[in-house]
Amino acid sequence: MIDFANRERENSDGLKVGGHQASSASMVSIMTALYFNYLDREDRVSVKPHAAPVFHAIQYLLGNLDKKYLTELRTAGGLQSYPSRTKDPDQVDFSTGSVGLGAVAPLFAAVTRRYVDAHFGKRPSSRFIAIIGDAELDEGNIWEALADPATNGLGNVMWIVDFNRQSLDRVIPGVRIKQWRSQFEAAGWHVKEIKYGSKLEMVFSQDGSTPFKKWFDDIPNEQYQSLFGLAPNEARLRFLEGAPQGVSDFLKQFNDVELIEILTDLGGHNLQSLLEGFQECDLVTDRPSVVFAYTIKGWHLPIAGNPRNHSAQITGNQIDEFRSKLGLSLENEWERFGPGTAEDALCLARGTMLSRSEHLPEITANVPTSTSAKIGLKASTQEVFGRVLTEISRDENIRPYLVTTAPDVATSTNLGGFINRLGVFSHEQRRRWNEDPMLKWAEGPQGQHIELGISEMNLFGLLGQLGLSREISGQPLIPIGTVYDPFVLRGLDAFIYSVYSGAKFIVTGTPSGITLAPEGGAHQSTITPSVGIELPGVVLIEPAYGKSLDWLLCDSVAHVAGSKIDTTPDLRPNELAFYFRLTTRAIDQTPFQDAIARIGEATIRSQVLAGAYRLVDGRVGLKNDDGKFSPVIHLVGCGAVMPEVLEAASELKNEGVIAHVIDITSPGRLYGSWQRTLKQGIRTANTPSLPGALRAIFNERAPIVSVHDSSSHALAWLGSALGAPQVAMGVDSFGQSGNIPDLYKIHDLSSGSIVNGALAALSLNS
Ligand SMILES: Cc1ncc(C[n+]2csc(CCOP(=O)(O)OP(=O)(O)O)c2C)c(N)n1
Ligand SMILES: [Mg+2]
Repeated sequence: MIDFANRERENSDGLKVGGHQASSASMVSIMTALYFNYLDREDRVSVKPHAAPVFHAIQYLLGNLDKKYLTELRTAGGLQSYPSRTKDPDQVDFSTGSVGLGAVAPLFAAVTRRYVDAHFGKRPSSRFIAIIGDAELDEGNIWEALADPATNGLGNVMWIVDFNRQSLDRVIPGVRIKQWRSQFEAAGWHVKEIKYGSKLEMVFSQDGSTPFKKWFDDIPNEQYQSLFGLAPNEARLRFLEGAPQGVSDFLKQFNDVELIEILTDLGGHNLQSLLEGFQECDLVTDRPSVVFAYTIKGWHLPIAGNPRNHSAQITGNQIDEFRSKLGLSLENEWERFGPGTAEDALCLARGTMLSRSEHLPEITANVPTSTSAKIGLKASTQEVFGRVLTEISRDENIRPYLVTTAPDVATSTNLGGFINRLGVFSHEQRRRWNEDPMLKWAEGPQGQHIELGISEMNLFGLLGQLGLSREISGQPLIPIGTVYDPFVLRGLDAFIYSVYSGAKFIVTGTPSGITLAPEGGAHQSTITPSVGIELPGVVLIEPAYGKSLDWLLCDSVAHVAGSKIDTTPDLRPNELAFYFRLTTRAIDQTPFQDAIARIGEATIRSQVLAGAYRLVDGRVGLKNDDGKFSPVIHLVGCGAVMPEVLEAASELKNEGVIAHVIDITSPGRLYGSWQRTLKQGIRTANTPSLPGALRAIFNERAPIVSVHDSSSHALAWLGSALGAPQVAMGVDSFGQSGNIPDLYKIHDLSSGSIVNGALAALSLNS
């Protein structure tokens, strides 16, 4: 497949296609053992990124992939370079590609399954398996996942490390097996090494083999790897360099060809040794297992063990030789095994055994469009978030599906009310030692909050798998995570990974921005809105007022639940994750009440959901307004800064300026709808129309000032969308400790600065 894609398929751009022959060859034995013997239907497997061709080849043999794809590796619409849940035509359980992330996905899927079994009854058991490259163990996210108590004790998890002791650019110096072993064991894992193939085992069982075995274990990795490129007689000499006494004499009984076969007979290419190793792990039911399967990168290829083999491909002559060695010809190289052969029978039997039903259950309950959560005259969005969530959880039809999680910040992000009602999940009942009346932190199998240690990577890793529970464990959930907003970036790779994998969830980043004043610059997020706006599948939501948050949260819960009610799917395609960016600043709610009275609840609600509404109509109540000569400005605010925006509007009004105040409730949804209409225009070569959400709110042409407690960039596109001059105001330097008035002054977010911004925007317009 790789050779065809690179040497035979027409290449229209001259780029090397690639495909990793050596990494794939390293895995063929492990994956043969798994798919043609070991796996059951319910097992879920994550496949090392660079073994994607092996995975697809196996799916073809099992009858799950059409033959046409074999020649479409790395084409648009063909087989993806790395396994992709959402883009590959066959059934990929876990996407992989960014090393380390695919490795931990089955671990978090197993955490999810343990939760699902405890709440919805035990389902047919699954083993959660990750086949990973050894260099993936260099990624910190692996060790964060292992260290968290939430991942402890999962006997249905097995990782198989393709232990070829090579990474991308190098032969890994030394062999770090001792270090890896103790790190896994310290985290409570069972460790199994599959090092020797049957030939080696046989030799080791002979009398006098001890010095040889000791040297085989001690030889430096770089020296061992260099054997593969040598002729048999050279290989003997190279192996003996530095060997202790007795090794050379012992090996004289083997001729050079026999010896190289013995020396390169590693357990990771021996089906029997692999299966025995996997079965041993099955017997360990109280903790996860990791198998170190010793393999050869480029196994059976002329590039085996070569330090530069990661992206190397074998030549045309070499592939011809390889083809005939395997008994294939150009005519039959794409064929399945002949009908009636033992191999064909095995493929058929395994294909049937592993085939899965397509039925995925739905949540049938209707999610309310609004709750009766109490919102004070002054309220912060973070506080209202906690209240609304608690109210939603009172609905007995929705409650079972809700699951919250946080990296050690549950109470400080206002999940306390939810936890008090529904408890903390632990697979075993735990006794409560601390009778804190404010927080009833009861832990047991019925709890619906999963508390993690401080690892935002783990938060998004878990959210991603909770959000795929329907697909992977047959049980839809409504996952909601909370995190301090600046630290969304600590989990960003796992956030991206989760949405790339198609997971649905809600995440709340709070508190955010410099509004978190005294906490200082290291806690003040500035670029997170851009992340939320730009990530495909993610909708950034940043409401200013409590009631608007209530509507938006209900709507997001409905969307994650897959509920059909009032989610206007055609306006919001591809929405997977809802990212609420909130604040602890309590602000006066009266302006929103006034806006409801002016606009009407149904209209304002639909505008809030679409991303923006007019909080203040600058023409209403303007003294001596004949409309014609007064300058008009749009003051656009988002989130916590709304009081300053309103203040600026009234100052401008006193100066005779018609200042409309627009509250952007979802920069993400608004930007998404603008881009969709633009793209529609580009694709049809028509004048792009302005999306309804923008057209309805900005119904007169006027310059814009945008104000956001975030990088000014996040809303700086508005002027371009509306064809009007814009002054984008926001936080473009690191924050610091202080109080809100001081920090808003320092960062030009005070009402006075906004007035000046408005004057600048008006002058741009003239
Ligand atoms: C996060 C991340 N960083 C870098 C890469 C580029 N990369 C691809 S493969 C690889 C090394 C893989 O080595 P290993 O996991 O041992 O797999 P092998 O090819 O040896 O089987 C690297 C660094 C990547 N895919 N993901
Ligand atoms: Mg490797």
